[in-house]
Amino acid sequence: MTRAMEKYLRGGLGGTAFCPGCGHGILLGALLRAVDRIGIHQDDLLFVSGIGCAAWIPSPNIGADTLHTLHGRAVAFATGAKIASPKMTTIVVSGDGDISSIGGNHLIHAARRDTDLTVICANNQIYGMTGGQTACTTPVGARTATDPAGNPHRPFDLCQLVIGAGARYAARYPITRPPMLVDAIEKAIRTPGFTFVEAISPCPTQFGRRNDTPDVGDLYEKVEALCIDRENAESMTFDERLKHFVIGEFRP
Ligand SMILES: Cc1ncc(C[n+]2csc(CCOP(=O)(O)OP(=O)(O)O)c2C)c(N)n1
Ligand SMILES: [Mg+2]
Repeated sequence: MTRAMEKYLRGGLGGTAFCPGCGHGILLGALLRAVDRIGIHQDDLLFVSGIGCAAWIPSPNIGADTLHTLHGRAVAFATGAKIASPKMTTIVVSGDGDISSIGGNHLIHAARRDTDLTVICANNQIYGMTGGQTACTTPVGARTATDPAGNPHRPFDLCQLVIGAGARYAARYPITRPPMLVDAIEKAIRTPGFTFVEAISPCPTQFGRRNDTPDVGDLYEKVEALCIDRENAESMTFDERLKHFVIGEFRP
């Protein structure tokens, strides 16, 4: 077994916070590979997260500076840190609930201000850590702890949201396609100003279990089947696009 990224990990943690089949660990691997390619020294890296399963992706795993902050406030803390230490490459990694539900206003205003941050959103379409409540990213009809008969509301298209707010670069890929995710994270970090990567990171425990896909393999296959390239989605209606994961890169 090769453990090429081990040098980036804080040793001695004795386990993982993630459930079997959680996509968040694959996202951690993709993030470290992107950082490794760019060659940023660990002393020059700051990772900021909020609260939730996804907030455990950088902290405590990565052996660089990590700020594990309040729910919904990762982008606000990262903004302050960037102003205080502009030379630090500052990367927010957190969940869909954290970044776009409770933290949605910080997200759009950081994009508008073009704050020099990369925000990586691990989108599992649910509040995973707190028992599977509906998030603003939950698809129409998906069953959750708070919508057992199916969510009646449309989800945000996070990439379009941040592009509309002024982001320099946005991309969406599932964790079932790690090379594309690594490329997108690398591009986002290398692009000055506000950049955003949405990683579709399935949650078997809270989402799959309630939505006919308790098996991890089945859930990952379902995610893959729902992926459609940005170019092919252009001819779809808005409502059709909402039923898919429109993947690719989005620029202003
Ligand atoms: C102010 C505040 N409100 C609510 C909570 C409870 N809470 C903790 S994590 C979380 C949701 C996290 O969801 P997400 O960011 O999508 O991460 P996931 O666990 O799905 O990876 C909530 C509602 C909190 N900790 N603080
Ligand atoms: Mg979530």
